[in-house]
Amino acid sequence: MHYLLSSKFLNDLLPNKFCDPQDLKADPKDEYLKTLRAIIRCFTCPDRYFEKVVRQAIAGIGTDESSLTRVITTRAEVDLKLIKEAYQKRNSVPLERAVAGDTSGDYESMLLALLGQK
Ligand SMILES: [Ca+2]
Repeated sequence: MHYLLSSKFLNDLLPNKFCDPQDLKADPKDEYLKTLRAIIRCFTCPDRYFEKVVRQAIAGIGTDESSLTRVITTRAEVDLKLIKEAYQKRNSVPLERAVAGDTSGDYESMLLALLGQK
């Protein structure tokens, strides 16, 4: 069902010239194609898409709190378990540990609670 919805969505969305997925790689810097690729990833492999959003939110100095909060709160009762599995697989670190290492205080407690671990 998810697949059917996705296909219908994509058929309605994509102009004919993008029928061949290879065309989507034509210009890696094209913002429109970049957005389309993100939408396609989001619909075809949501766990991998959100794993990437979380990974990029945690990576580097500081934390992209708005992205991290958005993914963990909106996916908590949807597919957070799959996102956690994808994160562990990709980064060889449990997502809870990465979040605990990158955040602090009440914010950390809230995220860890949503991740299913106090
Ligand atoms: Ca960081």
